[in-house]
Amino acid sequence: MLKIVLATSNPHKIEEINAITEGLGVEFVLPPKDFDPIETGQTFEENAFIKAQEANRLTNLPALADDSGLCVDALHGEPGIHSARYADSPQSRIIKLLDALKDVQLGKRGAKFVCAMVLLDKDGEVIFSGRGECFGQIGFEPKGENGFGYDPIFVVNNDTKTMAELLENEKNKISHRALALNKVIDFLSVYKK
Ligand code: ITT
Repeated sequence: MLKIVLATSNPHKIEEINAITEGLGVEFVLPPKDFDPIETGQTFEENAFIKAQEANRLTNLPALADDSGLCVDALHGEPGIHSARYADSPQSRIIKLLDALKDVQLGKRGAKFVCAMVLLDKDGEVIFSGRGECFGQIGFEPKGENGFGYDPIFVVNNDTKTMAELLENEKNKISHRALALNKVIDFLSVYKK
């Protein structure tokens, strides 16, 4: 079975990636405790590469990294690559974002979740890079308990529910992470042969 180190410390990402890739014949392992990449990139793809490179350096295994975030139209794409550090806690990040949009009316609250994935082989060479995007609107108040991060304020396009009101398997069909990971899965189905 192909063994790949998942270059992330975010347990929610690990859970979602494991659920989406169930039955694929890939064993994902976690990076060692000293995995602490410095995300100095200017794009999601650059940061995913930095994380994958660090996990590969520490394990000599093929490495898959996810760098993701929420890009809000009315904020010119912010928080974007700064999504994890926009404020100190998940709740304060949501409050800060809702406050930043308090004068922005319905119809002008468009946003997208972005997920860039980079896969390195065991020698540290990039063998896949791609992204998934999921479009929606920022709601006026948090709703729902599922998911993580900005899910409670992200109303999915063509739906009335927030991402946090979707069931786990529903989010995992339409999310930015699922869309990016499906591209990785397509790549691996050819690569493993
Ligand atoms: P790693 O770097 O260890 O992977 P991280 O959480 O710091 O973990 P990122 O740098 O990619 O990861 O930041 C992503 C942030 O974007 C994440 O912390 C959330 O705030 C937000 N985010 C990403 N995907 C999300 C999702 O599916 N639902 C809600 N928020 C999400």
